Amino acid sequence: MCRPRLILLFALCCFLHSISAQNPCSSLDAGPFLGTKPTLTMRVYEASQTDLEQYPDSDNYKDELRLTGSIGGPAPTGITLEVMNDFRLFDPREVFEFQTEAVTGKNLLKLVKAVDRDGPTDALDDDVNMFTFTLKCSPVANTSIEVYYDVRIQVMDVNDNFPRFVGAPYSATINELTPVGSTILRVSAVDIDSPVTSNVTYSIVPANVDDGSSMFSIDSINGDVTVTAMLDYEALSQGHAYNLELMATDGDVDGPKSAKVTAIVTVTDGDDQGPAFEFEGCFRHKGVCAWPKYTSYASQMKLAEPITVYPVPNKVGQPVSIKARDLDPSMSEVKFSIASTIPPGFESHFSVATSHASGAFYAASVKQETALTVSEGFEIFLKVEETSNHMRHEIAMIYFMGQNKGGSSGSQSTQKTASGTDSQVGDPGKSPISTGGTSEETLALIVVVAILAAFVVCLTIAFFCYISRRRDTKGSKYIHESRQTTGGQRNGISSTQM
Ligand SMILES: [Ca+2]
Ligand SMILES: [Ca+2]
Ligand SMILES: [Ca+2]
Ligand SMILES: [Ca+2]
Repeated sequence: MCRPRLILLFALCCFLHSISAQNPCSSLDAGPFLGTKPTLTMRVYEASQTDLEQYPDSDNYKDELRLTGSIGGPAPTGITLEVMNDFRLFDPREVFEFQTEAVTGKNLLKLVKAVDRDGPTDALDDDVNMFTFTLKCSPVANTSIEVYYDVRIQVMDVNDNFPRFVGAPYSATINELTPVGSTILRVSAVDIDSPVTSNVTYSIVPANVDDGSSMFSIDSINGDVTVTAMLDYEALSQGHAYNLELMATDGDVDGPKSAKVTAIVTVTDGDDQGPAFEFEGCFRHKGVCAWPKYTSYASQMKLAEPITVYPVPNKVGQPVSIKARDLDPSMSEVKFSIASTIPPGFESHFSVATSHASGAFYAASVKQETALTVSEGFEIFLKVEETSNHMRHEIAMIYFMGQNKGGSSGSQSTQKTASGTDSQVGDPGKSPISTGGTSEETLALIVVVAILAAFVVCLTIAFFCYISRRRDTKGSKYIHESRQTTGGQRNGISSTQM
């Protein structure tokens, strides 16, 4: 039953509106009506003064004012417009103009002064994205008629701002032992354009020459910078820092804007290297002396005095001091000790003192502390160990030659052993080691050999004496018999002759 009445009411409204739409100051639209007054809704894009001067007729900076009548025109269609003082913040009269387009007869709202929609911060509450005010319209033909409208002019965003990093410049100091996956830094950038375009994402700009950018990654959403590979303090050049070029890009799919910033990540030393010996001319692996070896001469060894060593190969032609350092620059203290000997078991006959040499280097002074006679082939394995908890170490070999025939001190020497007896060292061909504790056995052996030799000599002498006496006895008998024989013959001869 109600349906015919509703249809009739709707038709009446349309009829009244069609009649009123033809009246000056009437709205060309049926609604929507907000509050108590009809609403006129328009929109323009934000613009700089340069934009307006370059593109004064751009559709971006104007919109239709959908009112009947000719603004400033004569009766009966002429209308006058007045902006009421209920605007907020900015006076619309300074920013917009109302005019009737000559060709089309359309009423227009035009932006005539620069409007920055975005406000000074990325917060939404300082955005100038809406002008609201009351507009009064009166027909020129009857100025007593006043029609009021709520005007809402929406200012549309243009992506005219670059992201801006907050809190820059960025830096972080991390140890080279920082585990992979650790977050070392968080960066943040804001974009004061509308949320659609200010949705900033982050990335690391890859360098043409890898400067460490591959060692880190950044979370594209929250800006967390994370370690992705083991760092190496020692491999870093001077400064021990990575310069990461970070980029923030806004969310404008058509024409994104980006900003870059450099984050300096300084790496500090960690204990990840062991010690190494060092001498000129050594065989190097990755810049470090590998399989370090020295020679010494048994003939030059003196009790309680530092042994003299020569590097292998000997590029310097003279003795050197044994030096080593921890390859971690900040963990530079090392300590030397005797690891072992060949033949084994003679470690306690030697001592080694550690002293600071220069810079990161420490020197070892190896001494023979108790009587020990060494010769060619004897070896000392010298250990250098870092004083950190990891206790990494390196071993160097000291190989003993016999006599130093071409060296600076080639003469064979004698030394005072711990037992106080003089003993000769460096006799090639003998066992590489003999100690003072075996001298009694040697002496006993010598005595036995001497007694045996004396006994043999005595026997020999006795034998020769016996032989000699036998010869003497036989010789006398022969001579006696010969004389007798000779006398008979003489007699016989004489008889014959007679
Ligand atoms: Ca932007
Ligand atoms: Ca903007
Ligand atoms: Ca290190
Ligand atoms: Ca170390």
